[in-house]
Amino acid sequence: MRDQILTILLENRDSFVSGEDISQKLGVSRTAVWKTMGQLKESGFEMQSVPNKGYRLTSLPDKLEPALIQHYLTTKQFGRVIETHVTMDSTNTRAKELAQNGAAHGTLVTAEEQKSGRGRLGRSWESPRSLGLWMSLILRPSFSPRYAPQMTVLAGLAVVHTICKTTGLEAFIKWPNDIIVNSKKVCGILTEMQADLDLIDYIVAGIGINVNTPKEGFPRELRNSATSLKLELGAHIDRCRLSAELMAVFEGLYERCLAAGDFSEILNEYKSKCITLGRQVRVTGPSETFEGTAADLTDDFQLLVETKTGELRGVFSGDVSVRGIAAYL
Ligand code: BTX
Repeated sequence: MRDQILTILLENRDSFVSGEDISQKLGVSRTAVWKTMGQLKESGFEMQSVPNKGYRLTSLPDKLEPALIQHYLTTKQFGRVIETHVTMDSTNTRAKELAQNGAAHGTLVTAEEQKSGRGRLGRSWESPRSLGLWMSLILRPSFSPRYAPQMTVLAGLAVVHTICKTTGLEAFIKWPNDIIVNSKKVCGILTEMQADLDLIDYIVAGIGINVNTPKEGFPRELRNSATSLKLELGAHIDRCRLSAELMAVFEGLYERCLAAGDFSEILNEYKSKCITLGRQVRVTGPSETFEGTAADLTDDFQLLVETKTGELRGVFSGDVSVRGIAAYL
């Protein structure tokens, strides 16, 4: 009932809604409506309540509230089911649990804070409370598992477009999974998959965006390589709107590729946003490290690196640092 009442208030932000109207619409008592208003006020929603007129929202809390996100949502499936948490170990871990128990395609898990946010290769992801968008989206694509890495590509492109659309900032992709603004890392993506030989059961696209983090919100060792949208823009950003926009852009890209049957559709778009291309890179693989120039991307989004000896080497995954970007000097 809380979310239903909140939705009614959000839909009528410019006018008052009477307790009587709400109770009739939802088939609940006036007392129940009144109690829910009290709960909403307690959780940070500010409202005017005027006798004989009713209630009107005057300000919204800086919280990832399902009803708020859904109020802004324009998607068919992405984010239509949302599970929000205040504190979590990792939204990716929770999303995998939900996916294993049959959660629908498009289910979104968010947290205000992650205690053990995960990066790639066992690294950790700093996820301070109420400052970022720490979210995991469950996907059940009908693509072959060989296309699974392309979900990271889609998520990266979606984040880049969303940042540009909502803030006007220019963002780039550091292949394969970091998003960069002004040479610093603003977002990381961790995609995990459950599949057998020719069928994907589910993919979890974990996205961590530093939204309103102040400089001192990052550990000292990350301050030269990490940034947030607020630091770059100089203005606070509404995380609910941002997540709804991201869901819409992500779903749009996903559907375009689904309709086309592959990802070549977005290769050129991706290349134009890939800050890695044309730069000096260092590739750290399981058994060796080598340097070269990032020359191109193949049709299946492998990075082609030209070494000093002129050899062209394909890199599928692994750790790629780019000179001058996110603190590789
Ligand atoms: P990554 O392995 O590319 O990056 C991890 C590295 O980035 C760390 O070792 C550290 O140097 C640096 N780092 C850590 N936290 C931050 C931060 N907040 N901003 C900038 N740099 C940072 C990137 O892995 C993938 C991250 C995915 C995070 C999302 S959040 C929602 C979901 N749940 C979860 O546990 N992980 C994903």
